[in-house]
Amino acid sequence: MSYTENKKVLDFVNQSAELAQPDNIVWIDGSEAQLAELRQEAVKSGELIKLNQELLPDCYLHRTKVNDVARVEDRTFICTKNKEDAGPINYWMDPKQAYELASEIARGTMKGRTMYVIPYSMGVVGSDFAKIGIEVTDSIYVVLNMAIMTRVGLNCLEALGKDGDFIKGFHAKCDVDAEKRYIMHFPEDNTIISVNSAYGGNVLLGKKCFALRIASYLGRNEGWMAEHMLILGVTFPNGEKKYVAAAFPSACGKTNLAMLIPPKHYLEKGYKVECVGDDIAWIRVGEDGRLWAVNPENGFFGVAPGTNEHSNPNALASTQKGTIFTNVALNTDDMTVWWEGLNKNLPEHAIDWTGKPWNPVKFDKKDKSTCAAHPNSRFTAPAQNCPCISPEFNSKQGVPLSAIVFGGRRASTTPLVYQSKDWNHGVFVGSAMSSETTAAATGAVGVLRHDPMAMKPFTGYHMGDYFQHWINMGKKVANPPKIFNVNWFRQDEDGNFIWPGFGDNMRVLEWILKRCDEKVDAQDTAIGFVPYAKDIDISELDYEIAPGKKFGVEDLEHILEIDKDKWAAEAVEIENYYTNTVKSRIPAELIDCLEALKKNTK
Ligand code: GTP
Ligand code: SPV
Ligand code: MN
Repeated sequence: MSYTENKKVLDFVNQSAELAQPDNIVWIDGSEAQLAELRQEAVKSGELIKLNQELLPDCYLHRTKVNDVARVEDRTFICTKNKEDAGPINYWMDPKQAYELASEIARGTMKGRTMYVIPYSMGVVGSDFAKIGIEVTDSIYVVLNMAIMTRVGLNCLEALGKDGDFIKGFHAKCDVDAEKRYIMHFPEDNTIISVNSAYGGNVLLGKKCFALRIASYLGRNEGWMAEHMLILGVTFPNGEKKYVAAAFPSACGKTNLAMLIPPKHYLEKGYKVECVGDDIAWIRVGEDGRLWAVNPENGFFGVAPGTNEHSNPNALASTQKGTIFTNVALNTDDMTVWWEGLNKNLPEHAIDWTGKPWNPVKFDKKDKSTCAAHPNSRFTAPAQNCPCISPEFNSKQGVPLSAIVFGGRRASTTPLVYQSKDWNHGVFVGSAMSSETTAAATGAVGVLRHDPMAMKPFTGYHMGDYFQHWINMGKKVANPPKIFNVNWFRQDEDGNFIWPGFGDNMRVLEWILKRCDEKVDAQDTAIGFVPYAKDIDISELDYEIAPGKKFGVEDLEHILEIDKDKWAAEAVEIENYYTNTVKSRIPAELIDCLEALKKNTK
């Protein structure tokens, strides 16, 4: 049965089937009945484990292969006709060669399997922001995750009409062979191919592949932006609302900031924070001369470890129904889930993320190999579950941005918060970002690397052109958002986090929003505007950096200090990055900012 007369859709589905040769083709209509059937089938085959339905209704656990636990940046390709267009940071493959290689790998790979056709929308169907994709896949896990993360259904086909265009996504798990794993993007053909993986970011093609890599390319050509950003709304005691978007690299705090619960005395005054999105923002110029943002996703694919009742109660609440957990531990006493940092009750009888019995006695926090849950274990939860989901979540026009915030994981040098001088300088600050690597991608963890705008792994074209696009966007808006940089991750000499973080980040957000309204002064320093310590509210703060070491005003002063020598070294680093890594197409405006930083730190 066919659900559309759109020839391009039918051709894509037919060609995919001719190549992969599935026994059956099933169109996903988005209905609960069909999804329920698929869940049952996945439980039967062992792909999903049904959790305690009283405690965690409609929740399931999935374990990936041990070789398939994170994004694979070194196997992710941008396939443009000219190598130069993919730029110096992306891995590039010639499109013809890439299609041939993928065909070779995928030929006949769905024999004996079913191919599911998923029509989905990134963004609210029918809004100007929305874009439609079709993903074909042989994985029920992918279908069920896409049904949470995106808007899936036949209305997407209706929206396409007879000849509408869409983003093609072909996914085949094949043998989950890490040596033959390829995540390929063809921005010039609106096409994505993913083979030999079954892990989130590699296979939920609406997410990083489409909503960032392909969309960033489209956005550059069409005059909008696709960014690795959370979006949150702050309501002030007088009822006024302001929106902030923030770009932090993977596993650097977007989900946590997006859902933060302000400290008690803020709540008592009437402050409220609501979540519009936790990972991706599509941003357009509004008729009013401001930038407007939507979250194109429909769910959260969040990091499990570290999520608990204190750090992020809203995320935890979001996972209590209709959620798929990936690579967390299973508590076999009550068929619930557990991960490091959930609570102090280490389960006595548990199966770890690899499927083996877990021994709590041998657990050593510092040795990742003794962990019950994988450090990049995740939950896929519907956005509507989130207690603080914004009423604007389904808005077709999005929300107007007052501030854009960049941030990374930096043990030293970068202060808790500072403000850029203007839009172009803000673009410089974003382009100069570095952050320590995390478990969200394969490879070493904790290595400092450049990650401009948190988009290093996600920009579908030349990084220099991407910087230029940011500069150009600033010229299009009369009232651009103010641009800031934050760092929640400053450490003391023993490696403890100095700043309390999480809900207490509200204290920094308040300063940021006051700056947007010019309600507070700042120190004009070599790197930008830095707060006076007195202007960050640390009242009613009860945080111990280490046992017996209470956070005090001197600690705040310390993480607001600008160390000129360190920043002189940082300027050299940035210059090296521009010259040796990005190499070309760096906008003159950014070179000017770099020269100013060098001069200011002499
Ligand atoms: P992706 O989903 O990979 O894009 O990650 P993310 O940016 O949404 O990061 P997330 O909010 O899931 O946080 C990742 C890790 O950082 C978790 O282990 C958190 O506990 C930790 N984290 C988040 N915010 C803070 C903070 O303010 N301070 C400290 N110390 N840790 C934080
Ligand atoms: C990230 O790594 O930034 C994520 C998870 O949000 S993934 O979908 O795997 O990219
Ligand atoms: Mn992310």
